[in-house]
Amino acid sequence: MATTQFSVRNDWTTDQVAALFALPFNDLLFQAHSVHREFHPVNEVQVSTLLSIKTGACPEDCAYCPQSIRFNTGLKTEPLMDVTEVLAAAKNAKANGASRFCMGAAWRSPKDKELDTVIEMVKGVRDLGMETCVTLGMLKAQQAQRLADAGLDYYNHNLDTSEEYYKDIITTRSYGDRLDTLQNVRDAGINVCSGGIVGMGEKDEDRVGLLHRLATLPMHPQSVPINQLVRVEGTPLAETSELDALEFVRTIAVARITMPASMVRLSAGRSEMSDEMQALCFFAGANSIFYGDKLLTTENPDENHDLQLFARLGISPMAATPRNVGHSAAA
Ligand code: SAM
Ligand code: DTB
Ligand code: SF4
Repeated sequence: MATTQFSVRNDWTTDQVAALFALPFNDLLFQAHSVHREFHPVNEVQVSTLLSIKTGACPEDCAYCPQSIRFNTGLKTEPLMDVTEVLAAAKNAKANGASRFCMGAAWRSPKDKELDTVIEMVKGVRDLGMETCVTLGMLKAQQAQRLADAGLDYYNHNLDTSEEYYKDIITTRSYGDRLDTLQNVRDAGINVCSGGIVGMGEKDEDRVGLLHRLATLPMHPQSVPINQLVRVEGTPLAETSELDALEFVRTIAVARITMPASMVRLSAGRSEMSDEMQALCFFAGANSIFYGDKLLTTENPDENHDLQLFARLGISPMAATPRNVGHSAAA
């Protein structure tokens, strides 16, 4: 059997993560791609489709978000969707080739009655043979357990940025609140999907801080979405200057190296990326995308464009994977 050169470890230091970011670009990409080849099928990308099941009027003040009630973004608010409508959208996503269906709600945290409806959605989507993911805001332990009992595969809850920069971006909850929810989700045995946003005007050390925090959690998130900020008019971050594209690729590469067994998702922001930049991200270790012409409220590349990009790169969509593939540190 081939000897493994890289291992899953949760003891990264901030300096080690910073040193990866500081490598010459080709050295960083070579290392990231080598890790990728050791842990993942090389030419396969997991395909998820997103649906906003409750849109806008969120009481939180996340400075990047078009759905906060505090900013005037012209977004049409929508109450929680009916289960039948959601299942019709999931069937359509499956027919278009998605293996995972992710449902997002603009809540600070769900009420128990709202959770009842989401649980019906989760069960229905599972019955279609798709993997399920929801993102509903903060969860109590008992709520996470109810979602686990319903068979939920993934819960998305992003740390978004470093602990230091977090306070500049959100004031209505703390980094600690975020970590508590992640613990409740982990303890319930649901796969964790947690990542962040880059291009919010953060410093280099904030990107280091975000990835360091994710890579030193008791268990690496099974899925790590790296979003590029979608600058939405009316939000406080609308005029943020564009991040150097190569810095985004570096973030993907460092996520791949520090969390080798996790799926790294090239998440929001693809509409503003060239095909060549996305190709570099796949080389650097991204192996998951959101597919379908809408994210939650903003645009995503159209499906034909993505299919053509996959064909040009010789990439095929990955089949659904089983629930609870733990990524703890190697013994
Ligand atoms: N309300 C829940 C929460 O905040 O956890 C779930 C939905 S929220 C829209 C899910 C994630 O979308 C956020 O954590 C953030 O990382 C991402 N997001 C929101 N607006 C974004 C934007 N303009 N650009 C990039 N990512 C964004
Ligand atoms: C994640 O990390 N990115 C997705 C998903 N998890 C829920 C959301 C992106 C939202 C982009 C802005 C919007 O479309 O509203
Ligand atoms: Fe609300 Fe989530 Fe948007 Fe924050 S990111 S304003 S919690 S929907």
